[in-house]
Amino acid sequence: MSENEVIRISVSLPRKLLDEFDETSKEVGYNDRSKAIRAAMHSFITESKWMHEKKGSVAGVLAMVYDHHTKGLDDMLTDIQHHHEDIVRSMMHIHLDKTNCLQIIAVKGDSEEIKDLSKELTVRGIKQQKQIIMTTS
Ligand code: NI
Repeated sequence: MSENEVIRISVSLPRKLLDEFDETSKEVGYNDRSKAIRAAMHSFITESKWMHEKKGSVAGVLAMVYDHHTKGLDDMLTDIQHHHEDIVRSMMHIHLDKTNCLQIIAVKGDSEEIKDLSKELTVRGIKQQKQIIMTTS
């Protein structure tokens, strides 16, 4: 098996997500869905790499967009942050529209614990999550 071997996969997606993906990727210049998915996968990998690479004390931001109608989600997000009160420094909540909320959590502390917090925050109802992590030393 060569490293550059191209394989075909089959994935299940909500139609709305795929339509949005196709529309967005065309807008930024991709006419080929496979190429756009490859680019999206590369950027997902790059963005997620800090989880393996950054060690020790770091600071950063965890941001997420979610549907506040999802039952129990607001309480769950609050509970999760209380469990990590030693690294959660600040939190901002913005009501984006009738449905969506943007929550921004500023963190500082051990990268392993921030990693745990970030994983715990990937619960049902979260539409997007982004992390920006910076080393403090
Ligand atoms: Ni809200």
